[in-house]
Amino acid sequence: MDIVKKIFYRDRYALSKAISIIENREDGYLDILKDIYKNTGKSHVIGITGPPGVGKSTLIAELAQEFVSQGKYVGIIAIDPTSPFSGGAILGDRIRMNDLELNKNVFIRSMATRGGIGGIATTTRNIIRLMEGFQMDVIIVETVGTGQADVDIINVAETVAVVLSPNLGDDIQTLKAGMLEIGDIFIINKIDIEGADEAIAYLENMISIAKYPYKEWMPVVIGTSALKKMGIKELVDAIYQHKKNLSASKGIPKRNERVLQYEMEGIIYDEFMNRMRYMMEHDPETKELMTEVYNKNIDPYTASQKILEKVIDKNKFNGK
Ligand SMILES: Nc1nc2c(ncn2[C@@H]2O[C@H](COP(=O)(O)OP(=O)(O)OP(=O)(O)O)[C@@H](O)[C@H]2O)c(=O)[nH]1
Ligand SMILES: [Mg+2]
Repeated sequence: MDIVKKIFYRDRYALSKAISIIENREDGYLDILKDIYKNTGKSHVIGITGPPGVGKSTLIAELAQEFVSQGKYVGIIAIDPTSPFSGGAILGDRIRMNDLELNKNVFIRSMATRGGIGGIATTTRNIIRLMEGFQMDVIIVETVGTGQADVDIINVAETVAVVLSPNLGDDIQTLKAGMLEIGDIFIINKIDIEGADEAIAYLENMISIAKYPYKEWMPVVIGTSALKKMGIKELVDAIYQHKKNLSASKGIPKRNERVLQYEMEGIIYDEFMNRMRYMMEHDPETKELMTEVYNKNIDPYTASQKILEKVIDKNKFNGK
């Protein structure tokens, strides 16, 4: 059986292997991605973002457990993790993560880097595709949201949850940097510590005055304590409700079209950059042209235009 078929039949080993092949851009990686596309599109991709240390990973572990208890398959991708999923420092968390990983319905992958210009790297999108091909019911993507670069989680996920803690003072910059606009669900985690009620009230007020592009859904605020397992069911309900509302109001195709556009822009961008770099480094004609620019015999704008034409024209391009 080929690897794509194995993944479709939920072979965890095949999924791991395919992820490695794709991460390392090994021979045949593109064939896997091309082939798996037909099996994708049924998973609910949920983005969980927020400032460092608010409890995203801990919360995701609890969320995953709740989904699994409902018989669902859950994929988790943690981008740039500084704690637990990579086997972090906190013993309690590590034990919980390991319990989760032992569950055959949960598959966790940590990504070392987010790379790319827009934030969510091509590889992340590829791995989401692989997990979709595994027929995950839910795919949760954790990103550390600290500013503008992270708002493009919305270009990957159907439902975006922004996690904050009752220490809102520290997190307010995050909201200012664009996080307020992208959240479908806002979570105040750590409601077991002081200031939770005030934080929730403050956030609800901010939401009521903010402008949201999707009229079919008004963001909600949920209080949780991942540590004390409070509010998890409410959070899961809110996630389902969001998906339901999006489906009913035709919001799903709208989002999916945007996700696809973003994905394709990334594919084209990567291909373009690869070709351009290859040409700049290996193509004698291009190198000669650059020397001409260096010697001021031609200006960089005219030269770049020539290079651009050559990069695009596959007949002229003899790189790999
Ligand atoms: N009191 C309290 N502490 C929590 C709660 N959830 C998580 N924590 C603690 O907060 C710390 C950070 O938790 P993480 O889950 O690693 O937070 P994170 O947002 O994933 O952190 P980064 O990935 O580094 O951005 C850990 O010490 C957790 O045990 C909670 O509900 N209440
Ligand atoms: Mg984390």
